[in-house]
Amino acid sequence: MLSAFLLMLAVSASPRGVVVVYADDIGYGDLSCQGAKSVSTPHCDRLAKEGLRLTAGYSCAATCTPSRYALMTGEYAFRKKGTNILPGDAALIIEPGRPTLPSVLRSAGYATGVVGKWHLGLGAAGTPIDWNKAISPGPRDIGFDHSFIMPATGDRVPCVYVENGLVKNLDPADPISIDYKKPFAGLPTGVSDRASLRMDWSHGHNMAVVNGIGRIGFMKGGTKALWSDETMADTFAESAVGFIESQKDKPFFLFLATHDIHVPRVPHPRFAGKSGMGPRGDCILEFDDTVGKVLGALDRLGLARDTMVILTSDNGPVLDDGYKDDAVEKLGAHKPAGPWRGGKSSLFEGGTRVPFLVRWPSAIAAGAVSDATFSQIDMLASLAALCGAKVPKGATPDGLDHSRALLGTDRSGREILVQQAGGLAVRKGPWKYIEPRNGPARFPNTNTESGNAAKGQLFNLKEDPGETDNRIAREPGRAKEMANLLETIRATSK
Ligand code: NG6
Ligand code: CA
Repeated sequence: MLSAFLLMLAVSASPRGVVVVYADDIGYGDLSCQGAKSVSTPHCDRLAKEGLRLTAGYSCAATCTPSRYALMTGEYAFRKKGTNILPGDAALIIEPGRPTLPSVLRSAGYATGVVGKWHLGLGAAGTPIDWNKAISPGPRDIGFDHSFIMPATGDRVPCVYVENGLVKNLDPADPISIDYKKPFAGLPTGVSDRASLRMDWSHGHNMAVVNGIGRIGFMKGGTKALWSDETMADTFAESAVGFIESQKDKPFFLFLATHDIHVPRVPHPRFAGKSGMGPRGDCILEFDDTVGKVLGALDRLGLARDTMVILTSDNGPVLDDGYKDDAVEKLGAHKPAGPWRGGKSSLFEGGTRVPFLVRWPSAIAAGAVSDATFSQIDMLASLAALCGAKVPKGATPDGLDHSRALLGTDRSGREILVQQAGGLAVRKGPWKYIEPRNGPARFPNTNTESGNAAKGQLFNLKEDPGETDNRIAREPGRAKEMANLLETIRATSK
């Protein structure tokens, strides 16, 4: 009797729906609820106003693929070879059958869907992907019931959508070929046809020309299947809303990984020129519009109160990421990383400290701000706990249940976390240690401070959030302790 009652309590305490909006390259300071003054994001701000804003939310890595790998598996990406930024023809890097965030939630009765950027590879290792046939394994083999994805990134071929394993709108008479090494004879490239491009490249992005934009990798065929860059955000939003509508009578988990605001930044005409900050700012407006469409659907379907919506990003911000799109020239006073140093690809805070908003009106107090430390490594275990899902033994080797930090009832959160950007950094309480790493202090192409230094660096983030005062020489004992801690984590899990 009592256990049935407790079970009922546990069941009623689970969210009816879970939506994770996973932005691409949106920095800590890129939303108005995060302090941005030059750009306004009312829908994101609404999430903050009606929910919880975490000031110490982290992605697991400072670039896309390792962040997503860690988020899905609860395993730090540094533990697994081949989890760095993937080309568009890479094989799936998550072993089918392995417990993942979606598969664990699915085991608790949640219908699971992924919409948007994938970038975790497709197909089996050693077998080149045939884009003209059913592509497998993919999202549906690692726990998603439904998938509507862009295989890699907007700047990588193939520039097509893949819906449940099939390239959408593919004409069999015009098959797709992909090559990441050599161009297809007779087809233009970003080098041969540079003058004709509608957005010039600044570094890389000079291989295939698709929709007048240079990309990474070469592509032939599939003309009818090519996405339109201008309508990509709308297409993903529509698909996300469609998934929510189709699941309105049962529990669901939606992972909506937007393309905004990754390069190439090609906003829909209704946003072009609207931010005054060039395409990067316009794409922030477009991202906010996507958030608005999802929130609108939840309102319309009466699901807002019982659905947990999490908004966060895969890594920190970057300005010039390979196209001449005025991101630097029109930045003005805007601070994409907010108060943090560095950005995308950086071991400084700007690389992984990202916006983190959580709204669940029936369980979370509105308008709360918490400094609890929360890393995306803990999403699997934390969402499993909230959704009443059992985590199989051995799953989420690095993740812990920090669901109370997500609810705002634990104001401390994770004590120790690892940040990855090529090398590793470790945080414990206010202390942060960046391991020694060769390489430029500033990435020459993006002009982002990397955090690389020949010797280890030690910062106290409480007293020195901007990571300007390296205490390594002054505090050798603590530095050694932190270096040892990192080595221990590297050698073990949890
Ligand atoms: C880099 C690309 C950059 C971006 C990044 C991946 C060049 C010169 N730069 O290699 O444009 O695509 O990879 O970004 O090619 S991420 O957000 O998906 O990790
Ligand atoms: Ca990214």
